[in-house]
Amino acid sequence: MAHRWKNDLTRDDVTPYDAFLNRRQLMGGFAGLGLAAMAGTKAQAADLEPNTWEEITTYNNFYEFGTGKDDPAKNAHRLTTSPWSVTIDGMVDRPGDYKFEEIMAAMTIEERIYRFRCVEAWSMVVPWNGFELKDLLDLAGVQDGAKYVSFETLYRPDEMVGQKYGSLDWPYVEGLRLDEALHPLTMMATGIYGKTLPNQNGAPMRLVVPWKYGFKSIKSIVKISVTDKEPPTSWNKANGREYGFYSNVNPEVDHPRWSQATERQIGGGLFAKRIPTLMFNGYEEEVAGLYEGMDLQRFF
Ligand SMILES: Nc1nc2c(c(=O)[nH]1)N[C@H]1C(S)=C(S)[C@@H](COP(=O)(O)O)O[C@H]1N2
Ligand SMILES: [Mo]
Repeated sequence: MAHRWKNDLTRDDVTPYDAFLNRRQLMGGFAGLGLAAMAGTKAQAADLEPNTWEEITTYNNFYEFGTGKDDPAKNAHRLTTSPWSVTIDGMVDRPGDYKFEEIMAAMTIEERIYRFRCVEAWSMVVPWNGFELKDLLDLAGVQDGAKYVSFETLYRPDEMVGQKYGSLDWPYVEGLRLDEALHPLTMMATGIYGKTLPNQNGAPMRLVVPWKYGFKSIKSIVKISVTDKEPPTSWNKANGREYGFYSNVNPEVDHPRWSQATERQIGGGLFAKRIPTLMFNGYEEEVAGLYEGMDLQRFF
């Protein structure tokens, strides 16, 4: 395994998938103890018990398939994910259309269990499979002077029924500063629980930036551009007062319409207590350096 993060663990550290599920069922009443503690692994990971496959694949935000949490699971089967290619262009040495299979053949797939925090103040823990975005950018060769990376989702209203409505300006677009994009925590996910990424979670390839609000983690990517200008982003375009370019998880910067100090854990049950939201979603040690000297109230 190439990287081990204090705040995550790979499932190889814990137990294989079937044993994992059995253990999870066995655990029942010991939920507070945490899966990692049961398996005798690192204590820091004890609070990172992954959500179930069911929870991760039926409670989604993917407005291309509708705005309800269960719409993506109902409608995303219409999406054709093969053939698939990703255009990489802009300030790169090797621009072009990269076939999904070519990308997969060139990348090392690993597993990472990350916290996932939506700006709507709910959260999950997801065991992703995928590769570091940096490895894909290295494949294309980022040129000197580049400062940002932009991403674009597929536009195909025949298959993405939500694109027939103006809930957002299509296609969905996102962006990162280059140093954020190259950070070793930033990944492209191609699977969950060792299985192919379900369409509703952004097949065949979606971004995962665990210290930012979920909407930065753009799904079903068809285009990546390396640029020297801050790119437009969908939610910022929709409401710039509520959604900034950075959108780092920050319990001290409230959304204009709700507090970001706490979060509701999906799967926690009806009477579960909200838990405190952590600075940078718990990845402060790894990423705070990216924002040294920046006013995070202003650059929210
Ligand atoms: N293309 C696209 N990407 C998207 C979205 C979307 O509507 N369209 N929703 C975002 C939001 S708000 C969240 S919280 C996450 C949800 O990811 P999940 O459904 O895998 O949990 O996807 C993000 N990526
Ligand atoms: Mo979200």
